[in-house]
Amino acid sequence: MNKYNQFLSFKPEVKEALEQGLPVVALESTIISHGMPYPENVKMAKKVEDIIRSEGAVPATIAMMNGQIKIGLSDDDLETLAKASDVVKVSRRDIASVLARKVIGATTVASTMICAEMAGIQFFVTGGIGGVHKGYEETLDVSADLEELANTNVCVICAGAKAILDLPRTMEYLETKGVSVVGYQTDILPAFYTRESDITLRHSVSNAEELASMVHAKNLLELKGGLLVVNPIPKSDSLDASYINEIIDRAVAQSKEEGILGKDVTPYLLKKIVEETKGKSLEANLALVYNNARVGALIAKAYNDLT
Ligand code: PSU
Ligand code: MN
Repeated sequence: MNKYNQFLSFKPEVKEALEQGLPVVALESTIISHGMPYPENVKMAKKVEDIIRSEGAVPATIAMMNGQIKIGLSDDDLETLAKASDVVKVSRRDIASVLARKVIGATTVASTMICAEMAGIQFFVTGGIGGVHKGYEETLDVSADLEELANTNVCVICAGAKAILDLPRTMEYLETKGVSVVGYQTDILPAFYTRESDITLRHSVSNAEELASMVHAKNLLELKGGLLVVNPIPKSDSLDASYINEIIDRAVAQSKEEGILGKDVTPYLLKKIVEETKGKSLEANLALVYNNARVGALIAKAYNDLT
C-alpha cells in the first residue's frame, strides 16, 4: 500500500475500508495493556470497536507483534494485549526496538499517531492524552504525546487530560507548539473524570461537520501537526471534582514518595486511582471512552462526506 508496507500488517476489514475510502478510526493499545485492569480492558477494547462500527466507521486498534505494526487486531490479539504481563509500553522512542526485537508492544497516544499516519488513518480515538506532569520542574516529565501532537497529522479525540497532570502547563505547551485544542460542544477544557476544568478554550465546535471542515482546511493548507478534540464525559458518568482530585493528589504524592519515574508514572497513577475509588474511576473511564468512540466515528464520517 505504501513505503512502510514492510512493517505494516493490516487486518482485512481495515485494509478493505482504506482501499474503498471508507471512514476508519484508529485506537491505541496502551489503554488496554497499561491503562485498565483485566478483564475490563478487553471488554472495553471490543465494545469501543463495536460502537465505531455501529456508527458507520471501521475501527483499527493498533499494536506491535512479531516485528509488525498491526493496524487492526483480532480478538485473540486483544486478549493477549489485555492479559500478558510483559507487554512493552511503546512511545516514539521505543518503536524501533520493539519491532526489531519482535516483542509485544502496546502503543501510546504518541506512537498510535505515528502508526496511524503511516497507515493513512486520519482520526484516532482514546480516553485521555499524556501531558506535563505535576512537579515537572523537578522531573522534566512531559509526555511525548504533546510533541507528537505538534508534529504528526492525526486528529485525536479524547476527554481532555486528567488532573494527574498539570493542566495549565499542558495547555501552554500545546499553545507553543501550535496545536489546536477544540472543544466538542464545550468552551471549557474537560478534565477526564469531570466535564470542566478552570481553563477556557479558544476553539469549539457544535457538531462533527464543523470539526470535519476544520480538519479539511488544515489538510489543504498542509499545516503540520495534530488537532486535539476534547469531548467531555457525559454528565451522568462524571465524578465529583473535589472527591476525585483529592484522590489524585494523594496518588501523585505517593508516586513521588515511592520514586516512580519515566514511563511507569502514568500507569502507576491510573492503577492507584482505580484502587482508591474502588472502581468508580474505572466506570467513568469506560463511559468516556465509549462517548469518544461515538463522536470520533461521527467526525471521521463527516470528514469522508466532505472530501
Ligand atoms: N491517560 C489516561 N489513560 C491512559 C493513558 C493516558 O487517562 O491509558 C496512556 C495513553 O496511552 C497515553 C500514555 O499516551 O498513557 C501517556 O503516557 P506517558 O505519560 O508516559 O507519556
Ligand atoms: Mn512521562
